[in-house]
Amino acid sequence: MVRYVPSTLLLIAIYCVHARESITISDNGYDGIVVAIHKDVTEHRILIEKIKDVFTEASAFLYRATKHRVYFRNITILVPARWSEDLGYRMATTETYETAHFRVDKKGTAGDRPYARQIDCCGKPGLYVQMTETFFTNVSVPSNLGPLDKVVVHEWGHLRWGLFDEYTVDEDKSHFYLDSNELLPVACHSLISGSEPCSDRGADGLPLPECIFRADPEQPVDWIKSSIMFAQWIKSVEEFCHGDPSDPNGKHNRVPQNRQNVICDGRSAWEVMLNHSDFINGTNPTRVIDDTSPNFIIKRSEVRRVVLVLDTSGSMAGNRIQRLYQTATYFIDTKIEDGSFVGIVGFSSTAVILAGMTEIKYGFQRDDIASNVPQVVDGFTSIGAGLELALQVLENGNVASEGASLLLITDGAENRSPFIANVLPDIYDSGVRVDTFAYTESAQLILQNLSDTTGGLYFYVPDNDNSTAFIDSLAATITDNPLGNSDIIPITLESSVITLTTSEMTYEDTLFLDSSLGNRTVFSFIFLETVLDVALLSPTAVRIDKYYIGYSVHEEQRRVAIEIHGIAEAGIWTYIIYNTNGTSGIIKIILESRMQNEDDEPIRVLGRLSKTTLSYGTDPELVFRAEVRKGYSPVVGAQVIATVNTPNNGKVVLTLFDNGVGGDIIANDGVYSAYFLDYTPCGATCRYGVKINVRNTDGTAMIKSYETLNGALPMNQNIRRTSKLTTADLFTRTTSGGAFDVEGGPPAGTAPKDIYPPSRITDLKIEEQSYDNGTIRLTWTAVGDDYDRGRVDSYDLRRSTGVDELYDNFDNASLVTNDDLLVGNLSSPQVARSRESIVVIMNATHNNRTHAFSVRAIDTAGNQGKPSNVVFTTFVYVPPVTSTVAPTSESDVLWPNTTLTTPRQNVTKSKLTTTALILIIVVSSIVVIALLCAIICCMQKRHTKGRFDLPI
Ligand SMILES: [Ca+2]
Ligand SMILES: [Ca+2]
Repeated sequence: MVRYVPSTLLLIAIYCVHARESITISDNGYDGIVVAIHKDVTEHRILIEKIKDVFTEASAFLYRATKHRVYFRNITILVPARWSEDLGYRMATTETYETAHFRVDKKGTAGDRPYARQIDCCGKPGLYVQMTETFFTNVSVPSNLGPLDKVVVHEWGHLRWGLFDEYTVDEDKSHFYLDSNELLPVACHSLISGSEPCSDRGADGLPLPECIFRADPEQPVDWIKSSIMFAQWIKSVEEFCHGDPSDPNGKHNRVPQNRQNVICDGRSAWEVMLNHSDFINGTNPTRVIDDTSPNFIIKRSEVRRVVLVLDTSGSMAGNRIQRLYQTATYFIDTKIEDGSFVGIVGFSSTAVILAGMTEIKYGFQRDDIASNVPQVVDGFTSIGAGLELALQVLENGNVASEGASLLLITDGAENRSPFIANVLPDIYDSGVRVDTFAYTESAQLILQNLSDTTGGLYFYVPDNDNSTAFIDSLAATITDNPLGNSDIIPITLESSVITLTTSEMTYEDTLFLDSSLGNRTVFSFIFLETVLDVALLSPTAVRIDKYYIGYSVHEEQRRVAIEIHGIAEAGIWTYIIYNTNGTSGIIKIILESRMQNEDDEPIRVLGRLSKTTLSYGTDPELVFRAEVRKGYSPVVGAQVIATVNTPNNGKVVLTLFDNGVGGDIIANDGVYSAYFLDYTPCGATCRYGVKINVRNTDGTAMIKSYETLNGALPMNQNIRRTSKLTTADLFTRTTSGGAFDVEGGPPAGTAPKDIYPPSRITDLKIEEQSYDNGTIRLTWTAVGDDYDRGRVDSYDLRRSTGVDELYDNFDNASLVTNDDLLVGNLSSPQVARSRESIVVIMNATHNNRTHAFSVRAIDTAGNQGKPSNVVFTTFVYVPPVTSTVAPTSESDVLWPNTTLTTPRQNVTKSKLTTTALILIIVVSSIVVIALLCAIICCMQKRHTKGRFDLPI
């Protein structure tokens, strides 16, 4: 057969555009949207019909709201594997609940309010939208959230275009702000009428943060058309806010400190959207679409079907094949879930079937399959032959290829046909996903792209024994892609490497097992050389050793596995390795366990990279993120460490923070982030692999019962629920953070040029202002010389009488120098993540005027960070009084007649009162001091006298 061999690059370019799993757009229509129903939702067809109805209406609303530019064209609804088979259901391919764009669960943390999970910056897509079954089925939901189609479009704004909420989300911020002496709602624009249902005031003169502004569902005037990202339930709201001054009614207000303004740099929703690839440069222009109804495809989740495609070419000789053998057998024996189908293909110059597809029903089947993992190597490398035969294995086993996974592990550059490029069309046609493992630095570079274009994962496994990258990566193919029943997926609590020395007769350490786990708990010890005896001590000091029924020795695989029968005790476990031979060597230790009951979700961690391929020369910005959560609740206060395997067997360790600084978009949301900057000199393209460790061994981690959600604002709520924190169990978790390819690197041998600017400051705040002292105190969190690392050289602080100049023309705005400060120094910043505080002196000309501030950091090389969020205040006298009188009726607090601050004529009066008060205090003080002097003098005399009276 003569094959047409197309250029690999060309093929990749074509298929990149149509990468699956992600949403695509063409001719104004979105394709590839997945709405998945959680496995715990009881089967009922009405839900499917409701989802169809809501998304059909949402598509029409989306079309109107975007001025006839986009709509939903193709939507897949994924039903759980438990639901009965239906002739109308198709088999799921790459769709899973965890990777779906809209997730429909049985219950939510915020009632039926949907919310979008956003972990990246403005304009970048969110992860998913969380919804509930009853959002679709409970007829009372629209009376609180408004029409469901509008809610879906609000969430779509977060998910697709990276828009943020225009109302206040952060728990410590008010839903109001002051402009001159007028109290205004935090919204897209201030023309919206509504009420302020609370009368309590904080020290800043604003209603307390829990008090929500209640916009009127029916506005007195129907020209209030925006904004969907504020209160979608306002009847006349049909548009996103924009920046067009010719239409002031819908024009975005840049003043209030909502997330949209803070994170999107004061830009309106529509401006951010116009910069998105969906709309940029006139893409997808206004077009007449007669029918915007989406096509729906219903698919059902499937069990895992995996073919291991293993490289057995000559270059795999020695330690490489040994490591592959140990890891793959461990994976089959311990990780892969019951009910999965597994097959094995080996490839070198040609490919061979080592194990046909087998359904794992019994333990012995795992041993049977594992016994076929190759240990012998020979020949050249034809990756295409391996992939092609893997497709055939699926077919031979009567297992559908659509949605099956191929785990491709290879160390080489392909040098025999068929090449990957030759079989790509078949791979794409078959609907398999390919998870690729670049084993060593010499592995084929196309692997990353092969994963990306098939919806698979990409990993890098270095050529040494000092890492658990291989084990972690194989485990992540299961944990990051949970199919069917996620309850039975093993969670890795620890995976580590220890090195035993000849002098150590015993090696002892501890491992943590938290109480939500304990089911099918396995302690594994993988030895590089000699298999040694191991013992465990349970938290209540019950000893488990080689006589225990769950203790098994896999001699050939050099592995000891101890599976605890029943539910393993929660707490601190001790393991002891007996080095009876006095040998030295490397041992890998892994602890995994499964959840006990479905009402107590275990803590899970997901590692994420902001990209998997980059160029050091043009775009070196890379952020590591780890999401730690228990069910839907974020876990805050944990220690999160990323260990990076860098080229030439190097290793870099960095700490990830959840503090809203630098690459971390939102503080305390359970997403921990850090910039990666430690690139290694590299001539061509180099690989890096990431491992994430999460620890709560000192008890600092807390579980947030209620997330500060950025979901749709409810209509009938005066007071916001706030988060409750509960102490988390002591726990540890480990996962692979994936891999990334970097083109180029810093020059070898010389100090690299400083190419990293400081991060943008996003939490500039007017902490307090004193009219009497004529000062304003500003605070912010310090950023670093290199994004969030180190110490910047200085701050460039500007002020203006309005926000526009600072947003649009920062460089020309008036400079605040150290001479203008009462406290603080702009030339001596603190180390990143410290809290900065300065006091700016305001002079008489500043009174009764509005003032805006913005700051940027500058590093020692002169690199400038982007200007911060813009804060705004009116410098008028604010009485420091907190009223506790509740309003008698809503009409008492009707918007917008409510004014908060003392009018200017009162300022003089108040100042007079202050002067009188000071006079009284001074006079009173003199009297008190005189009295005190008299008393002291009197006592002194008595004391002196008494001393003389004492007998000697
Ligand atoms: Ca965070
Ligand atoms: Ca720098």
